This record gives sequence, structure tokens and C-alpha cells, in this order.
Amino acid sequence: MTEAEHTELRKFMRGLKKRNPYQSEFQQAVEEVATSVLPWYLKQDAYRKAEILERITEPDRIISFRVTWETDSGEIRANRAWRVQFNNCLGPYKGGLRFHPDVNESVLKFLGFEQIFKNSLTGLPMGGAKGGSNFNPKGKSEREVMRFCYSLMTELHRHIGEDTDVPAGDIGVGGREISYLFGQYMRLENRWSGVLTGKGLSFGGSAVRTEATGWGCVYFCEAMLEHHGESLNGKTVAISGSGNVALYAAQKLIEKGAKPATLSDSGGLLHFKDGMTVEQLEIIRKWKEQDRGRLADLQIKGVAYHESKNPWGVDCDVAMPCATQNELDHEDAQTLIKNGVIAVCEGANMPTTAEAIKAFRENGVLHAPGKASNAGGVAVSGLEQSQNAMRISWKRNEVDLRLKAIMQDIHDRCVEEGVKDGRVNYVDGANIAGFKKVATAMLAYGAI
Ligand code: NDP
Ligand code: 2IT
Repeated sequence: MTEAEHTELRKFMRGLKKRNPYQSEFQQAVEEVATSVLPWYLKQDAYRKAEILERITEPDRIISFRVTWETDSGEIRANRAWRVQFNNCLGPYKGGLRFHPDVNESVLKFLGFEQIFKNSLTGLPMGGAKGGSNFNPKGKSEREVMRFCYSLMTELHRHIGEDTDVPAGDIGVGGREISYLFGQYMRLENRWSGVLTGKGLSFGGSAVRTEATGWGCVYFCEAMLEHHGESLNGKTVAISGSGNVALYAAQKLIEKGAKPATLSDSGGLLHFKDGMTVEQLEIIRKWKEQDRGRLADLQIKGVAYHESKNPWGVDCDVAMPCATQNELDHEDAQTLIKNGVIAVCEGANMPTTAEAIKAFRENGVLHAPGKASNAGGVAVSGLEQSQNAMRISWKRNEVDLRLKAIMQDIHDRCVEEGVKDGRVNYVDGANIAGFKKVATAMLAYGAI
């Protein structure tokens, strides 16, 4: 970046921070995109005149509401919930719902903002959105979760629709929650529609949606390594998280001959010294998906549990952060680099801090940003919408082939836009490729 471009970036960020005070996650996500696109954007008079960058960083609307629900013992509880409808220039709003005590407006704005560019990269007609609540599903009974979902949908249903806004899952929202939400939507609207994705396979869900984010992340990682004359075979991979994304990334890695070395949750770390086996993965998957257990309470022969540890201290070739935002900081990056990591492929959204990304770049470590490498989930959600609209369902193999092709295409577009002096900057590539498409649409629409 030139000095003049830096000055423009500082000026733009000053304004954004003033308009969005105390929203550090949102500011972080915007700064990353603005840094990538400014050198191109500043040369585009038409886009500057139309204030595309200022407009694209302002959500179309944020719906904020109270969700009141009843505990099993008859106490009344109230949580906050939001839907951030960020930008629908490329298609109906699309993005997940997150249930986690850390959810606030800044987190959902960063996620909604990222989703605009991620969805643009998939090549499917989807706008960007995100929603959720500070509800903590941990320790809640099945019935409490059901009542919470019903109550949330009682308000949300009037703001969504198959051609308006199509929510899906994210942290704390999986098949069970989507089913409760979907049931309540149908009851309120008296019609079946593809208004949510991630539905059960017997009622309109798509094959491979459950696996899509983790598998897609591995497909992206494979494409990135192959582009640089490497392969996944035999590589040791440190994975964080043990939820939807982490488990299916591990599954695909084993299939590809790689060795997943870790899984984690907010309590600590499981370390598989010789790489995880299919049998071990199946035990953990059942424990997490059906029993909703904690890793600390799981005993697997030969597998060590380390309380309060994250995976980044483990010797590995590839790091796959699949838990949450800013879970891999500068110190973790230094440790990974010291241990010889060659690639970081993000399954989570914005898991790597700006300082850590800089360290990877300066040390020649390949780094795939989530908006490119975790786009497989929303891509298959997009395919679920298409199947619902056509009233058909594709076979597993057909969806998987489409997912693979989409991930390869996203990789190739990151290379196209991100190559500089013979090196690929995947962050710049993803941001520029994603941004250009949305900006072009906004310009074409005029002053809306
Ligand atoms: P899940 O709820 O299935 O799993 C989340 C995992 O991350 C759990 O192991 C959880 O541990 C851990 N985790 C969550 N928050 C924290 C935290 N604050 N500190 C430490 N660990 C934490 O979510 P997903 O697997 O669906 O999502 C993981 C990431 O992937 C998120 O960033 C999400 O936005 C992103 N993503 C998800 C997609 C999807 O299709 N599901 C698509 C694209 C991106 P614990 O149980 O202890 O909280
Ligand atoms: O972050 C994400 O891309 C998701 N949570 C999936 C969104 C979706 O609509 O499938």
C-alpha cells in the first residue's frame, strides 16, 4: 500500500469507527476488507462517486427484539436477539443464526458483513445477513431449547421468507434448532417454504449440508496446497473446535490421508499423537452430536486431554481453526511458525487476529481466510434453496461434486485477484473478488 492509500484508509476507518463505536469485531472485519480493496477502489471514480465503500459497510437494516421463554421450572427468562440484513444486491439475504452468550450487535455485524463477500464468492444468488441471540444453549433441556426457538421464530417469521431472507445454522444452532424454528415458521405461516436451510433430509434438507463446511474447507486447503506443489497426504493438521465444522473437516482429512492431531472446545484440548482414527472420530461425533457432551468427560485410550489449552502449541504442518473469532492470536502464530506450519486454512469466521495474519504473511505461510475457505456451508445452503424451489432433491454424490467445483472455483478466483510478485495473497484475493461483484451490482442499481 502506498502512503496516499494508507492516508485514505486511515480517513475511512476514522469515520467508520466514529459511526460504529465500541464494535471492535465489526471494525476489524471492515478494516481487513478495506485494506484489500482500497488500492483498486481508489482508481475507480464511478465507485467512489457513488460512495460504494461507505454504503456497503452500512447494513440495510438491523432487527432487534426480545425473546421471552419459560424454563422447565416455570420461570420467565428474556434474551436479546437480532437479524442483521446487511446487503441483498446479489440475492435474498442469507446467513446463519448463532446462539451463544457472547453474541452482540458487533459480532453479528461482523458476521453479516463477511457473509456478503463469502456469498458473492460462491457464485450463487445470495445476499449477506446474520442473526442470533445471546441465549446460552449449554445446560438447557430439550424442551427449553424448543420453547426458546418457538419464541424467537414468533418474531423473526415476519422478517424472513424464501425470497427475502433465508437463515441457517451457526454456533449453537444445528439440525435440532433448525427443525424447531422451521416447525414454528410453518405453523405461523400455514405453508411449507424453503425459508431455512440445514433442514432434515426428510423435510427438504440437502444431502451433504451437514458435512459441507468442514469438507469444503478441506477441499479448499487441498487446492491451495496443490497450487503450491504440496498435498494433504501425510500432513499433520491441528484443528480447533469440536462442533459441526471441526468434526467434518477431521472426517475429510482422514479420508485424504492427512492426520488430524487435535480437537478442542472451550474447556480444553484432545491430542491425538499419531493422528485421529476413523473409529476415534466416530466416538467423538456421537458424544458431541447426540450426547452433547464435553471433551473433558470423554475418555479415549491413548488420547490425552489438556485442560484450558488450545491446539496452536502442537507440532503441525497445517492449522485449521474451526471454533470462533480471534481464537488464534499473534503469540499462537509465532508458535505455529516456529514449529514449521506451512498453511492455515480457516473453517471458522475471522478466527485469526490481524497481527497473526501479518505474521503468517511475513513468514511465507499460506493463509486462507474463512470467507473463502468456509464458504462450502453456505454454498450447499444455496443448493438447498435451489432444490426446494424446484421441488427436487439431488443425490449425495451430485451435491458433493458441485461443492468441490465451487470450492475449486473460489480458490482459483482468489489466485486470480490475489497474485502479486508471484505470490498469492488469499486474503486480498477473496476480498477483491467478493467485493467487485457486489460493488458492480450496487453501481448498476443507482442510488438505492
Ligand atoms: P458449533 O456450535 O457446532 O461448534 C462450535 C465449536 O467451537 C465448539 O466446539 C465450541 O466449544 C467452540 N467454541 C465456540 N465458541 C467458543 C469460544 N468462545 N471459545 C472457545 N471455543 C469456542 O459451531 P460450528 O462448528 O457450526 O461453527 C464453528 C465456526 O465455523 C464459527 O466461527 C462459525 O461461524 C463458522 N462457520 C460455520 C458454518 C456452518 O455451516 N455451521 C459455515 C461457515 C462458518 P464449546 O462447546 O465449548 O463452546
Ligand atoms: O457462516 C456461515 O457461512 C454459516 N454459518 C452458514 C450460513 C448458511 O446460510 O448456510
